[in-house]
Order: sequence, then C-alpha cells, then structure tokens
Amino acid sequence: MRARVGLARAVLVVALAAGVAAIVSVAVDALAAQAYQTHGDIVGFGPNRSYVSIAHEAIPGYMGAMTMTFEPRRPAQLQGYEVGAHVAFTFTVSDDGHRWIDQIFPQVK
Ligand SMILES: [Cu+2]
Repeated sequence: MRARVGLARAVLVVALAAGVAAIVSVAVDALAAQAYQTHGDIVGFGPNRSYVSIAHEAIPGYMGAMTMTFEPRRPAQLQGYEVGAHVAFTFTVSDDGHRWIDQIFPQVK
C-alpha cells in the first residue's frame, strides 16, 4: 500500500513536470519568432496578392536594405495598395523562414 502511494506520487510529479515542460516549450517558441518593423516601397505583388515584394530600408538586427517578399496573414491586408506605394509595416519571421506581415500602413514619403 505504501509502495502504491509512492508510485502514484511519482506519476503525479512526472505528469506535472511534463506539463511545465510543455508550457516552457510554447513560451520559447513564441520568443523564437522574431518580429521586426521597417518601411519601404511596394514594387510588385504575387498572384492574387499572395505576397508583396517590397524594397525595404535597413532592418536593424536582421538585414540591410534590399527588395524581398512578405506574405500577408490576411488577404485584406494588401488591398488598396498599388505598386509604388510607400508603406510602414511590422512582420514576423517564422521558424520555417516565412515572413508574415503583422501590420501594414500607408506612409507619406
Ligand atoms: Cu530583406
């Protein structure tokens, strides 16, 4: 009987530790997804605006100025913009390398 209680306690401790480990793992994933902000000029769109190509300014901690593509989280984010528009935006780089636009705003040059 005493051994049973000990085993039950051990199982509980292991289950709690696994739960804590799962929570810590989720928190670390959230930290790993890096968010950045910059601005630039729209130079093109992918089919059905599945992505936008932006000539962006330097992004401190990430890269220098260049032209590259970003994907909208929602199609509506890219509505109303034309090639040549100047935009300010924030984006998150996911573990698999996708650059997701979090927020995008028109900017006056
Ligand atoms: Cu770039």
